[in-house]
Parts: sequence; structure tokens; C-alpha cells
Amino acid sequence: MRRTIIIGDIHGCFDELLELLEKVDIRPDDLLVSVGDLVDRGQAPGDVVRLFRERPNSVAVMGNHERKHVRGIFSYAQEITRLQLGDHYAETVDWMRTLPYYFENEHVRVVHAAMQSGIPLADQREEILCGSTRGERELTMLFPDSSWYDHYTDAKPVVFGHHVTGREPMILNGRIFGLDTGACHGWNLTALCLPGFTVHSVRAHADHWSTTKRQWQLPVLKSKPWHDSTWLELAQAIERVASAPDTATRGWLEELQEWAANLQSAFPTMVATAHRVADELTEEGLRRHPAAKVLFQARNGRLDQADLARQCPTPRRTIDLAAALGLVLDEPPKWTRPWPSPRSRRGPRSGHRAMGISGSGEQPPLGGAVLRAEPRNPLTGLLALQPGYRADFEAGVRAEDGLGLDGGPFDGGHRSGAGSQQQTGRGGSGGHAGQQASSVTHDKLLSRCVAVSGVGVKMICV
Ligand SMILES: [Mn+2]
Repeated sequence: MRRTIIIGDIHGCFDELLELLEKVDIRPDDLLVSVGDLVDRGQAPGDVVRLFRERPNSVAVMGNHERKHVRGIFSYAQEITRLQLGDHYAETVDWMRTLPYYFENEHVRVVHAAMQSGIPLADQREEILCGSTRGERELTMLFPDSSWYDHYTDAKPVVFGHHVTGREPMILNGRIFGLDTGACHGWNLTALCLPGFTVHSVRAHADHWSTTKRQWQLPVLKSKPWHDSTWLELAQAIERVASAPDTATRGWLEELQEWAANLQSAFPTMVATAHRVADELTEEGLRRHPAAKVLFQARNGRLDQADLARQCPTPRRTIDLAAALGLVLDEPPKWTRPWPSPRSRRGPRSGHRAMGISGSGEQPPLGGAVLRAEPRNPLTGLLALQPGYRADFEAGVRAEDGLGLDGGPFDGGHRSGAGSQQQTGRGGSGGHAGQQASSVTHDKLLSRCVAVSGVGVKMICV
């Protein structure tokens, strides 16, 4: 029977997501629904997004975290995600733009944060549905002394995330389901399976947000536009993180501080150079000079260090003006991508050695292909194995009736397919309806084939 499997806030906890999907024994025709907040705080936002994008029968509703990326509202968690996704960031945000603000079928309603009882989902305010800061404010005004769900009297059950309910989900009257059980904080990732309304969860492997925050501190610092910060902003930023626990970060900040100090210490030389150049040039030469303003000030005896400093409020303006005067100043320290690229982020894992493919007696749903390898993070592992078994794999898939590259479960059962009872809200027209065989690449196939079994990595379409 086709089930609807709703997952609480995932926040980049991909390994836990795989474990949970295995635990609920997800099948290709099950509908997988995320309450939103796929990204931010965890280690692998890209893998989580990819699973929801590429698996048919999958829906993610807009969480406040996706919305922050879509609207370009950046705090530390978003800066980290941008670096984690690297070259895929812009395109991923484009996809986030298409996310619906709600999902509804015959059993249930799913929103990220909240809704108002008695108002059709399509007429609800997006800010309230996704739990943006403004939405939260409005909700507080509507329900100053209670929670929105205390006032939820509609017959259809409602499922949401957004506020961590503790290690266990919050279930009220069998109709109200809060599923954010703090996976990214080291607690649990929770699923609700319909139509039986059964709850399943897996323990998070670690407090991922704490780890991620620490790991990405230096890359985030390096990615900041220090060139265009004012001297004061620079000094304040350095001051704020000066007590960073790791020596690499502190070392880099010292270099940054030294760079800024060196640039400013060039002011006297720049003033002297401006006077010299001004004396050497004709009136016409001065006018056409890229540093004309400063040179005229010098010629008229109105250029001292304070005047110059006013015209050099940032490192970039300082470097540019110095260049115009024929002086070369340093660029910031270690300016070129010092952080690992997203794909190599996890580094090699010894457990991913392939031992070949066999059409064993086991019959997983995908064409019977079983890849022998150590369990753990099969998505990443499988992709790393690509060259060796690609042809066999594809041949194996094609050989199976109904599982070929053109048609079969990969193209069937679209997330908002015509005639189904599913509805997705605004912007939810995406889906895979138009997907043709030619666009089902090997990588896409593989990324849909994830699950762990005891001794091997079983290829299961999720
Ligand atoms: Mn969340």
C-alpha cells in the first residue's frame, strides 16, 4: 500500500535521514514529505536536497531556513550552507524558490511552522506557514497567551516542524503532530507514517550544529568581503572572534589584522607620493590622472594623512588609490579558496571499497542489483565508485522489466501527478512530470538508490 512518510526538520543530517528511511522501509511508491528546513546547521545539506529533488514521489515544503536562502537573508548558518554547497549553491536556491508552502492530501496537512484554523491553506499567510520572523510575530499577536495549535479545530490532522519539541515528537489529540525532534542538535530525527499514523525515529549521531559551527568558522571568515569592510568593521569583526578556540582561526585573524595595519601604515607613503607626483605633472596631466582628486589636494597643500584616510575608508579603496599612485599594496592573506570543495569535504572513507556487483538472490526493488560494500553513507560511496561498474549497473537496470531508463518507477508517480489527491501549494508545480529518459542520468539513478543493509549496500529506490 502506498504510504505517506513525513519527516521532521532534517537540517542537513543526511546519514540520519538514510537511517530513518531504512527504518521505515521506504518503498519507491511511498510518498516522502519533508516539513521543510532541509538545510542549515548539519554536515550534508547538499545530499539531503539532492535526495528530495531527484527522488520521485517526494515533496519538501518551504521552511523558514529555505526562505532565508531564497530571500538572501544571511546569518552564520546560511553562510556555512553557501560554502558547503559551493558551485551548486545558486542553482539549489533556485530550486528552493519553487517549494510549496504547504502540502495536503486526504489524510493530512503539512506546513513547516503553523497555520490558522478555519482558513483554507491557499489563503494562509506564507510568513505564518513557514515561520519567518515576521510570521512568528504575527502569530504572537494572534495568540498572545497560547500556541496556534491550541486553537486548531479543523478535522484534518496537521503535521509541522520548526519548533523543537524535545527528543520526542509532540502529539496532541491524535490530530496535531510536531515532528521537529532536534536532529541537528544531537537528538532525534522523526518520521510519521500514514495512513497508520505510526511514529518512527532514529538518534542523531552527534550534535552536528556544534561541530559544523566550529568546522566552518575559518572558511566563513575567509569568505567575507574584507576588502569592502570599513576599518572599524574589520577591527570589530576581528575583536568578536579573537577568542576563537582553534589556532588556525586565530592565526588567520592575526594575518588579517596585520594586513589591515600594513595597508593603513602606507598612508604616509601615499601622501608623500601624491605630493611628488603632483609636483611632477602638468595641470593637464593632473586632470587626466586616475588619482586626480588627491593630487589636486596635494598641489594645493591640502592633503595630509587625515585627508587621505577619509578617501581610503576600506582596504579596496586604499589598494586602488595606491595603485593609481603607482604603489602596490598587499591583497588579503591566503585569498584563494582555502577550504575544501563540497565534494571532497568528507574525505575518503575506508569503508567504501567496492567488491563488485552481483544479481544475487536477494531481490531489492531495483533490478536485483546488489552492490557489495561496507555499509555507511551509500550515496556518497556509490558515486565514488562510478567508473568501474557504471556499464554493468545501467545494463542491469535496463534488463529489468519496467525498471529501465525510460519509464518505470523513476518516471512514474510524480510528486504532484494529475489525478492524485495530492495538492501542493504555491510554487509547487515542480515535480518530475516532464522528466524524460534522456535526463535520467546515471548519477540521478544512483542518488535514488540508497539504503543500508546488514552486510552490503542494497540498492533501493527511495
Ligand atoms: Mn528547523
